[in-house]
Amino acid sequence: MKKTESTIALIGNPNTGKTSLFNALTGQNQRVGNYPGVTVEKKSGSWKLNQEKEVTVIDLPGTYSLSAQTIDERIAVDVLSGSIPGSKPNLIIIVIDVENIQRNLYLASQASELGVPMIIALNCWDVAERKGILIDCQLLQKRLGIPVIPTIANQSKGISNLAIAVENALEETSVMVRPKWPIVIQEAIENLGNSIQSITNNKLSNGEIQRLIFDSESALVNRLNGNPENIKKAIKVAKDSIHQGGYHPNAVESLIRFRFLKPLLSDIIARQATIKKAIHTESIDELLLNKYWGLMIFIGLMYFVFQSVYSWSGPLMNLIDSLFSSLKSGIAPLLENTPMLQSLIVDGILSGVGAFAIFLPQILVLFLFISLLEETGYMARAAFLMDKLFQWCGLNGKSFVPLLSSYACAIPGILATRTINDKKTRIITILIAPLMSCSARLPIYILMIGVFVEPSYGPTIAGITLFSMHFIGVLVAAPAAYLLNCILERKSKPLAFVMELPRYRVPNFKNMASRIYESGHSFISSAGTIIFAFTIVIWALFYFPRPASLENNIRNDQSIQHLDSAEIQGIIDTSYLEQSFGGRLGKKIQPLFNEAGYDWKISVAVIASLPAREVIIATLGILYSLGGETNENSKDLRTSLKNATWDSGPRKGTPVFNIAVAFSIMIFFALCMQCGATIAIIAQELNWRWAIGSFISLSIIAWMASILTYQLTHYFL
Ligand SMILES: Nc1nc2c(ncn2[C@@H]2O[C@H](COP(=O)(O)OP(=O)(O)OP(=O)(O)O)[C@@H](O)[C@H]2O)c(=O)[nH]1
Ligand SMILES: [Mg+2]
Repeated sequence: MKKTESTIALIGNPNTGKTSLFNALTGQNQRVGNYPGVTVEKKSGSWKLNQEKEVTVIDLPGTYSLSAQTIDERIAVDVLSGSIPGSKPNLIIIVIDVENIQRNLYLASQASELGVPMIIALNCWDVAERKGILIDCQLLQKRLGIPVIPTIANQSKGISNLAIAVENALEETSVMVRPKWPIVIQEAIENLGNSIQSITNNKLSNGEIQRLIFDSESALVNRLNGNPENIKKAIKVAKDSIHQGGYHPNAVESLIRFRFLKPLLSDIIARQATIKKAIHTESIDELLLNKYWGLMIFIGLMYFVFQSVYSWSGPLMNLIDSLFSSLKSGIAPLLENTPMLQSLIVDGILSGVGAFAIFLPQILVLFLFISLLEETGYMARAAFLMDKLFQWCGLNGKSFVPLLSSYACAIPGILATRTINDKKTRIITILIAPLMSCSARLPIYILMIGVFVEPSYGPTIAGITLFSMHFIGVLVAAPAAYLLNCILERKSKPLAFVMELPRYRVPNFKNMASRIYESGHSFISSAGTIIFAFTIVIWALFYFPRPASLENNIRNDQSIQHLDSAEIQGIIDTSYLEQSFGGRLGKKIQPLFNEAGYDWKISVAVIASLPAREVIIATLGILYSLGGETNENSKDLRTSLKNATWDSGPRKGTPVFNIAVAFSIMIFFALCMQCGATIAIIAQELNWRWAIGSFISLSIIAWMASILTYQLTHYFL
């Protein structure tokens, strides 16, 4: 197959189906969701146009115009203008939503001036058919001068027509008709062009020069190598001359474009009055966006989600648990002759990975709900609802999607802040995102609640506890945001929150399945990589040193000869564990967590999970397995936590875990930023100072809160 050098960029307003089209063309599985701002990075893939030709396709974040304001929009403009070397497309496919043709064509008319040929994909054609919207594609195509191809991206329909149009367009370079600019503007463009070419060595197209006038902050400035002061001066002169001609440079653009588009669209769109609307969006919105009802529905929904996450996954959890138990009891006898290898595999890897893996069902159920929220269109409604609630602490409705996404994982959540146009709001949102309880915290909550809350207080309280745990972070995030809002300097006036409400959709099964699959896959692959690697390190830390003399001394000790062999084995296991490197370390660290009620095992597990919080479960699994607790009497981690007792100090012999310790651990994990990847992504999006600073402050907050929780719970319960 001949691989051509051609690059095709997909651009369009947010939520018009660009990524759906990209997936259909390239066979990839990039994230799709029914709210604006899903894509915040550029993604590329290859598309086989026909037997001979393959092209590169770039999916871009959505944007309403080329006057980029947010980071994600700037990425789109950067690619189109070729500011990123090698990315300049040979062809643009502009993805337009049938229900909003005029507004979408505004972007098209800007893009057409960059001097790159274009094709229109008129997407959501199924919606037009369903709602009785008739569009005369032939006429539109004739008036615009470029191909207009109806598509249904999420069903991969219209792709072959698009391929034919692309093939032709790559050879013919079809250009869209353009608005005619008033003489003053034409002259200003020409003059600016001349001065820019003399200041720099670059060659910009007329359209690009025009963008410099309408939006001097645009990415295009990056492409000009020359004295920036002189360039700015030249732009100012051009703007002034337009102004003197009676036009305001920023207002004139939209005025002229819309004036140009209106007659182009006359007689193109007709509506069949007889067809009823499929969903009564307005009446649903009246309820969901209501100040009181809407909020209650939101809280009710969230409660239902966490209650279901808790109660639906029990049977599957037990199944995975017994799978690992039988694996352990099946493998152990085979390695009887090599005790070290046996311990590594059974007590280390299988106990560690197994303890973690049983939480897969919860992750799947959680993502089932998240994908439902994203697909139906509820997400944007909730953002709208939250806007008012957020304002007092410097956030706005745009912070909602990043924060809610952080409940799945802070990393996509922090990337999603790229859609926030206000710089200060963006910084605050990034800094509080790690306080939203991500799915990696779920296992520790479920473990603690399952062992210490549900047996005494029943499943309803267990569900409420899980729900509350997801809210604890917000209680710290709100004052933190308020404080940051007071401290951080504001460089510009706060920008208003504007978000388009997407249409309600029946969830697309394929999109949901791929979202759930993606989350399950990343959970399992982290079990197979990070967790697997950690289990080996942690096992070694608690297995060595292992002097044979220790065992001999215990066996020869006369004072314990009355015990049975299992009890003696228990003493041997515990003694080895205590004098291991990890054991000694744990005992050194323990005083730090004494007031939080942790023994040395919990203390060391907490420290071991600083780079990645999910490691706690694996560490506890290994610790209790090596200590002999999970071998004969009890099968799984849950039972051994219940039976664990203090091995020294004033509390010797009393249970380590009780409700106070369980809450203290949950609170610590709810608040602490034990995630190397999050620290790295904050550094990437802001800088290292913020990243390290927030890690240290959250660690201190978590530590203090865990002590407070233990002391209070201990006192009251
Ligand atoms: N009915 C219908 N829905 C579609 C079609 N194409 C995409 N969708 C849905 O539209 C929503 C948005 O799709 P995306 O592909 O994420 O849109 P996008 O343009 O990439 O959005 P951003 O990245 O946020 O700018 C999803 O719920 C899709 O399932 C279509 O042709 N018909
Ligand atoms: Mg997208």
